[in-house]
Amino acid sequence: ERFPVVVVGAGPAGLTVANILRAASVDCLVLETESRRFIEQRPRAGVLEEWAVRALERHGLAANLLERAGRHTTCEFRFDGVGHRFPYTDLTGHHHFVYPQPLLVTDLVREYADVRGGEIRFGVRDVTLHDTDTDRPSVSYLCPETGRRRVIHCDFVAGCDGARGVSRSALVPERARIARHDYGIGWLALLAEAPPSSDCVLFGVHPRGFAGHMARSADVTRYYLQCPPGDDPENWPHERVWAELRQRLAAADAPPLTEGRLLEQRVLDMHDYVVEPMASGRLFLAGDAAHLTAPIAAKGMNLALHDAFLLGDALAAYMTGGDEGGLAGYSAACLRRVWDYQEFSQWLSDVYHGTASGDPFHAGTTLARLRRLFTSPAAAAAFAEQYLGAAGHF
Ligand code: RFL
Repeated sequence: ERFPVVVVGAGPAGLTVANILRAASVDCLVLETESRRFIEQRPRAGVLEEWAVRALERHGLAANLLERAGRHTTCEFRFDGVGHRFPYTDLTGHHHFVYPQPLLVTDLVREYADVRGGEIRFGVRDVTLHDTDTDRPSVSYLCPETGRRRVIHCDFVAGCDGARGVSRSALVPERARIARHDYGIGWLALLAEAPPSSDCVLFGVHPRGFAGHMARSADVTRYYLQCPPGDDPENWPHERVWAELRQRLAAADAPPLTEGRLLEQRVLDMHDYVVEPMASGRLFLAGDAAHLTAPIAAKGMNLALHDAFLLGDALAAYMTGGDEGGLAGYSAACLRRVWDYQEFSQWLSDVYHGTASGDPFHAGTTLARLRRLFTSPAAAAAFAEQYLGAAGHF
């Protein structure tokens, strides 16, 4: 079998690349280890930056989103027992869209497979990349129905298989380098069957540790609690979770949190990595396969989409008109935004976790940084720009 492009992984990155290729009449095959039902329900991110939504719209991929997504215009930092609202849309004219990742994935699968007639093979096993440093790469996998190995020959491989995928390891080690950063911090990621407790995102910066609150829908709210890395979710029974959230998100005059059943409870160890360059030969990585950003600044899905727009457009330009410019500049263009966002995540991590560091000096400088956001218009403008992903990118 032969397809011009094989896309490994049907997450936001892979599905966006595949949709762009289909729209340009370039055939491709998407390979995915999970089932369609599974990927359409996997909860994860929920915040999209405005430029990403505009780019989805330009590619005909945002109709449902624009109809259904909420808008975020304000966030609130809670520290020293007081809530400080930060109305970033008033400052910048820009906002975030709230659209849960499973809904976006559902839209992208439907558009690609059901509307644009693209093919996805779900449930594939043991995906292996071959000869990606030659002009005749191929991808093979074990077919779930027959148990036989099938080989797909192609011109290009888009490695979009996320943080646990196999594409990254097919890069030639002498030519690609992985830079890593470990925050030494864990977050207990929670999904509560409860309406949001505030009209905006809340960041609790507390000596007991960070706590976050983000609306997902009218009935579901995401919460985060800083915890030791590697902590066991079993250590966090319902009562303890809500008691900590109440303390860390406390603010004078704030209404009490609306509690509810916990639907998901996972400990995330905060770490980042960046693969440089993101391409070698005929293999191009996109999304979490190439770079992981801890969910501290909610940037991961946005970066995955940024890569996918560049890669989809670059592959389409090459396959339809022989234009090599996009592919040649792909890695460098992606990495500029990747490093910009990594730097912001690191900055924000200091703010979120500084008062719980146990170091009174660090706690003092953290609070100074926070207060500056509410006293210096220049500091506020700089923060808003990075929080929106707008710095130099709109
Ligand atoms: P994905 O979404 O992981 O998709 C990869 C796909 O590849 C499949 N796969 C394979 N397929 C074929 N062969 C193999 N060998 C394969 N191995 C894996 C997988 O089943 C999957 O379907 O990667 P992609 O497309 O790069 O998208 C990245 C985003 O999913 C990720 O960055 C975000 O979810 C990160 N993230 C957040 N990002 C935001 O922008 N805003 C947020 O608010 C936000 N919150 C979060 C998050 C990630 C979280 N987790 C997973 C730690 C909250 C959480 C809890």
